[in-house]
Amino acid sequence: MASSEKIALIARAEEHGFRPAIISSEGTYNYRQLLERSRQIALTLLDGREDLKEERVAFLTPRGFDYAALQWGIWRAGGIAVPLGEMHPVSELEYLISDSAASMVVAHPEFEAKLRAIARNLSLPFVLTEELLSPSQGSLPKIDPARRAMILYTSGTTGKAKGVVSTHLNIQAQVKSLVEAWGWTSEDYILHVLPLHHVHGIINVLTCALWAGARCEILPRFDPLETWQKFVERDLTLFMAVPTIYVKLIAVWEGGTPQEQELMGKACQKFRLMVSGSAALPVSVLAEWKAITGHTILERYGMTEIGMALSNPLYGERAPGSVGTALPQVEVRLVDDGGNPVGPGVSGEIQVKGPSVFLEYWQRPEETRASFHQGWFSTGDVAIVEKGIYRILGRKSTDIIKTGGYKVSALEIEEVLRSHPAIKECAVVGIEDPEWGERVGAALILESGEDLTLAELRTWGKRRLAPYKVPTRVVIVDDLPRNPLGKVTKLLLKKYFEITQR
Ligand code: MCA
Ligand code: AMP
Repeated sequence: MASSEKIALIARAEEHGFRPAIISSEGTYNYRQLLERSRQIALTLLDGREDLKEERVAFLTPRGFDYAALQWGIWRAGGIAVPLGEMHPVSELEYLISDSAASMVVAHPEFEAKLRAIARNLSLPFVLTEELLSPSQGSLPKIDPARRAMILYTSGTTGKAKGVVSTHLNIQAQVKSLVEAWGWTSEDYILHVLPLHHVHGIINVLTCALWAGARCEILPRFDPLETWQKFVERDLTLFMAVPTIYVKLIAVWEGGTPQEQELMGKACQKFRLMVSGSAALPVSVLAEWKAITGHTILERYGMTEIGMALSNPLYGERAPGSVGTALPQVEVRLVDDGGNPVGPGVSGEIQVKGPSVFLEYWQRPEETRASFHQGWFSTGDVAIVEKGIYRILGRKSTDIIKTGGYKVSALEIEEVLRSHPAIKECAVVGIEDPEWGERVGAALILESGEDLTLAELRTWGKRRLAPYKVPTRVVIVDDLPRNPLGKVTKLLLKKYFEITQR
């Protein structure tokens, strides 16, 4: 690949000029302003150097213009963007910053207290977003698109979260595939209500919008009432969310007066497409949303490591409970336990190949190697093909939980819970839930004479784990069900939560 190429996203933005790009609590910004601000940030980050040469820059800003400008600034300076989550407690942030071997930490003043202390602890330079203000003189490096661009952290079936490394080419491939499949144009206007440290919010919504020259209105956090209000007030054309968000929007609609319900339903008529993903969309939610808005939500399937792989069609029938067919430039197949492809009507693990598939797990060559088989990435998800379309059946591992669209590792939560002085032993499982998809459930064996309520556990847990990882169901048990090898049988354990709840 020639090393003289400009990042394609930046080259395209230059063409979009004065079109509005981002609307957020900070104001409305066009593409020129985004380019100018990101250039200024890049030059300040470079501080006289030619190229950041893939240095990792960990950053945390509220959702909005600052985020996009900073991410682009890091890319334009030749760095790797490591976006952090707003809700993560200090211990998790410290892990992400040190695991990525970041060379500096950048934060908005809102997060200064937390992050300055972590940076000091790790002996790293700390910079406030408002300090990235050098005069925009100087030149920026040429970026080879095969270079690393971003590290996003994802939970796995072993140990702590792993950094998923995507190159500029991976990101371009992910975006181009979706822009083509879902017909994005510069006339689109999307409402952004998702976190900006995961693929769904970063790639599917923000980067696709900016690639297309569209407008992206970013809310600082998801609020169902505010979202409905924006649906009514704005000329939106697109909406993308996780199933839990659709459930919460339906709950607000149900609580409205008949006049309000009519207004909300009508507001959705101007949209051309509404998408769901990150977790299975219950068929009942699909049907309720259709009854309220007239829209058949388009469900698609993806993963941090691969971007999006499968999607229902933009035009044509969207089969309830299915995720459609392979997206442009993405190869998908199903394999049996021996790694052999299976035919239609037989369930198998989803494997994916193509330019959108990530480069590596950051500094984990063994785990990277183990996740690929003859060039195919093994997702750990199980599906079946019926009448040519894919239906997700579940996951191979019971140690991965999807709650509100967030992926969490049961093992990581267990490790933290075991450090509680009242907990002798524990096991964590995903409990099916109509609102959250799954909830985090913990079965606890307590030390003798100890007691622990759910409220006490949650207060303690939120200081150590992101809030969505902290169990919302607890059962106190005398023993955990185990197989003859002594391993906890999690499928059996799930049933404990149907009987006892605390
Ligand atoms: C918050 N709570 C939760 C969760 N989140 N409980 C269970 N599961 C959760 N996920 C708890 C909080 O601790 C709090 O409890 C109470 O619920 C209300 O929290 P609140 O913050 O008000 O909830 P919310 O703001 O309404 O959040 C719901 C949400 C959020 C908007 C659905 O979970 C969300 O933004 N999810 C999207 C995640 C996402 O983008 N995933 C994409 C990953 P208490 O009152 O006790 O404090 S990328 C991916 O999956 C691939 C690539 C793909 O295919 O897209
Ligand atoms: P993440 O690691 O956060 O990127 O989450 C990716 C995982 O989300 C996939 O491996 C699937 O288990 C799940 N997922 C994403 N989209 C869907 C969907 N439409 N239906 C079922 N599961 C999904």
